[in-house]
Amino acid sequence: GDGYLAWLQYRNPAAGGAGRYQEYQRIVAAGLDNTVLRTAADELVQGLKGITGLEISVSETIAASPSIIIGTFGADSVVDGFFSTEVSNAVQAEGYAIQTDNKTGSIVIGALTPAGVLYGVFHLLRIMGTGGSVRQLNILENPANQLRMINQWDNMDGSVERGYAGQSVFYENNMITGQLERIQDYARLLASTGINAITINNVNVHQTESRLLTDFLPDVARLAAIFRSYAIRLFLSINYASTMEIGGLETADPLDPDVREWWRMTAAAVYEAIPDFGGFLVKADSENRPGPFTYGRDHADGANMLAEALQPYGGIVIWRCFVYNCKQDWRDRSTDRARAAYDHFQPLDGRFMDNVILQIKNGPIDFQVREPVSPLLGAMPKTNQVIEFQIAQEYTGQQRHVCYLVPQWKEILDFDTQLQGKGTTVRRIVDGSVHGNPYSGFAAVSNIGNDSNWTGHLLAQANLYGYGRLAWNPGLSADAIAGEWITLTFGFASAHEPFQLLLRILMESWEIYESYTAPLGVGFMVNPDHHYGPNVDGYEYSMWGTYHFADCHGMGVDRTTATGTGYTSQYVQANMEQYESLDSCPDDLLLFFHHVPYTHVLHSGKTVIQHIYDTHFEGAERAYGLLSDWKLMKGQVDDRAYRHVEERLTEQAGHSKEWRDRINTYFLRKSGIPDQHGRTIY
Ligand code: BDP
Repeated sequence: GDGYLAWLQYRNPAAGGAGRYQEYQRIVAAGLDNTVLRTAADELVQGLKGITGLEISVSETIAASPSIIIGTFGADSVVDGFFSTEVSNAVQAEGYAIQTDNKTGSIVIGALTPAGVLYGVFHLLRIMGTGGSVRQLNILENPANQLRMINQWDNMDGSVERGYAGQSVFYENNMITGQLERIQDYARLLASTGINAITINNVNVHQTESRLLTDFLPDVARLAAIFRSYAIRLFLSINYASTMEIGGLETADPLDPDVREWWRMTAAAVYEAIPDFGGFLVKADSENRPGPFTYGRDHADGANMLAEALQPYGGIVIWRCFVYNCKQDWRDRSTDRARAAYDHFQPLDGRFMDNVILQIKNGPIDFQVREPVSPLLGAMPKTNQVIEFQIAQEYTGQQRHVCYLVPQWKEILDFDTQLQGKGTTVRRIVDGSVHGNPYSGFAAVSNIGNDSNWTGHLLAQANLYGYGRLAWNPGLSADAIAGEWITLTFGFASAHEPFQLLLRILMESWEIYESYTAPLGVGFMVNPDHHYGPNVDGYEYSMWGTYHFADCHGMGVDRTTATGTGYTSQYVQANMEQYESLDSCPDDLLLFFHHVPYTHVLHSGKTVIQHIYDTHFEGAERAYGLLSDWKLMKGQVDDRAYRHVEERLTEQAGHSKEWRDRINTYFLRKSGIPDQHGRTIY
């Protein structure tokens, strides 16, 4: 009832599948001294027990059929016997095959690695949890993306930067928590969606967190062991200036021999404690964090210094590209913040070591409800890259508003960079198939905390679930993922009314949120610091580089190459031309790329000002619609869950009205142009 089990409810009977899995009471598994295989077997027992309501047995050999048989190729002769070499050859490192043996009815899950077996088990449980047939399974899956990572923004004092679901589950009182059960439960949630890596501390690393690398290593090792049993590799965010913060040196110059030696020693100690440690995540020279610029060095120097220390152990450095000048002079448009990541990093292509990955935010600014795709994605063919999303809803309602983000991520992944002609989508860049670099994939900022339902807003669980599923297979559709989540979480089969209702709520939520907040891609009309709620000029006269330039004539940022900041020239010609021209720039990004009069007519046929009024009136109305839709769920879901979501949607509806009124009033007063429909603007 409190949402703690999230999508791992394992109901009896499973949605739409009453009774149909009862014959599966026996599991056959060998090699259980391997911790991940052990986990896989345990998860299968737990899942089947829930779904069938029966006791489940585990044995090493087949006693009776049908059974569920799990194991790795080459090590498990029972498993080997079932699959053709064609199938077993097609399964890659973390992939798996699942087949139903039509003679015995047994289900066999085979993989190259224990991790693959675990993912196969979760797949089978997902089929059962959504009421699917298991009579004729013939499944072969490999993850599209090799790195499928979660970034925690947790601090050791227990706070979570941009956290909207309570305190950290990892830390309290400047120590690593002793409550490891919750962390294990988190690991299983993540593994069940296919996540294979996690960074357990905030990218803004302060002195206490610097010591995770040293003094706290034994505790970190305990967390690593938990994640290891779910095939998740543990990473740490590090402070670039650790040599000074905790190392007793006077410099963090990446070319200084003592600095290099300190990192080598530190890495050696880390690997001694955690042999499969993933590596470092680094935010350097960004938002007042230290970095190589202080020493006149560039980011390749900084990243390579760390990469060299990790290389002997197979570790990697994930270096963030969220680097920009946060103290800009707003009159100097050549410092356009949108340009910063590309300007800093693109010229360094070819200079990074093979075990460095650049982590690039999906858009050029900062996780706004609408931004163009970062032009840096794919623009460094010789460099490993991962895309960074934000599951935490910092700018999308802070888990007080419902905003299902998978449709946004899908749009980003489907964007055609045209870097190698048509069809060079972000999805193909990120999965490594375009440039063929050794590393690639997804990273994202987590949205969980110690709230009993993990994510604050129950419906925000769909974003965590969806992120993992999409990282595994970006070809899944947003509504298919939402549908899985709904059925697994609430038990509704897809034909049922409540399923359809919830699906609609989720699928419309991003569009609704966008419509009552910042219009036409302009972004950042939020209260400074905490970023919740409307404040049109909140950042307009500060130094952060996020402006809308609204005056009495018009608004928007001229980022064209002809007359503006030149940002458009970071895209390939075809995309550049599309954005550069008012005739072809898509409406939803118009104000990101152009400064136009309020009377400018959009492709939709409306003027900019009328568009603002209309979307804000409609958006608020639709936010009320979400609430009335949810009210139809009364009695259909657990009462506590019902009231919790009702309370959040009530807040959202009220808050959407505040957004509407603030934005509409501001632009009415700036422009002096009344609403065509004569509606009241406060
Ligand atoms: C911004 C957040 C800030 C983060 C920063 C980052 O407001 O808290 O530290 O991103 O990604 O969105 O480093």
